[in-house]
Amino acid sequence: MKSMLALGMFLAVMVLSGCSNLTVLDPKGPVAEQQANLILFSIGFMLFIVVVVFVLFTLILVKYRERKSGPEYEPPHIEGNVFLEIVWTVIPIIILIVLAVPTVQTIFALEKPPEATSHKDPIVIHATSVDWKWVFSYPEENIETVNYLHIPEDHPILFKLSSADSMGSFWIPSLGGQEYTMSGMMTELYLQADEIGEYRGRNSNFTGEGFTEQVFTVTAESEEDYNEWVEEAQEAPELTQEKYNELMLKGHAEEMTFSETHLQWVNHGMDAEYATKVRNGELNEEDDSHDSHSGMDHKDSEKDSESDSH
Ligand SMILES: [Cu+2]
Repeated sequence: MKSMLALGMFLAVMVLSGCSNLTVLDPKGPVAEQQANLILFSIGFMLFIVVVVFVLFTLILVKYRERKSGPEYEPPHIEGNVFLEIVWTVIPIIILIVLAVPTVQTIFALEKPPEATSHKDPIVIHATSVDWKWVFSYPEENIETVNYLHIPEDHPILFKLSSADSMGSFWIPSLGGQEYTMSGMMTELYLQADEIGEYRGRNSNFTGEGFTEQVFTVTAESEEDYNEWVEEAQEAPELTQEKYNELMLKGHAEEMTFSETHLQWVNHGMDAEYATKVRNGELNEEDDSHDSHSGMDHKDSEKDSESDSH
């Protein structure tokens, strides 16, 4: 038993001392930091419980082990114990409260923009997962990128997440996340980088064949460099619907930069069918006779094309 305990402790020390290599526990922004603190607190607290349980387990095994009491020995009959019943009901309740309170607090805190920079207007970026690439639209800057992001440091970024097809998951381990992306829906996630650097982002929800390549880079730079990059990107070739529809086809894509965004003709948060229609070649007869589609579908695409034309 003692050796089991020693082994457990050894493994715990091994895992914990390896932490510095884990991106999630090496946060580069306030969101990731809060998440890492919550993870470390939970691991520490649960480890404490594991130690207490193992110590009690060992003591009880030793104390109540089989003894040479003779063949007539009969253990006493015990019919319940109110004190013990209360103890092992109350302790788990306390454990749950200690774990739940900081978890719920963190969840609610992360719904809001990071406090330290709350005086700055967040930069809005629409992040759309497409099998198997990431499309990023900066509506205010009027630029669109594929598979890479530039963000200023110390500035809150509000990601509006959606998907053109399969349900994906947006994750930049150094900065925080993950958060699901779904077609026909929009989820929001605030992230912020406190350090200049290059970070990796990815889809963390398995979506088939090209899933492992559905990654992107995040360059966090000074406000100045970022503004320079925005100006440069605004000079990039305009995104056409034809070009965008190519991106809707399944497959990997290189890093790309465009001026204009796809939001002028489709918001995947409202129109779940766009990529499917492109793939089925149904998109060219834009404005008339959608009679083969369901009612919901019809309404959505009508609403979209209406708002586009004004
Ligand atoms: Cu959903």
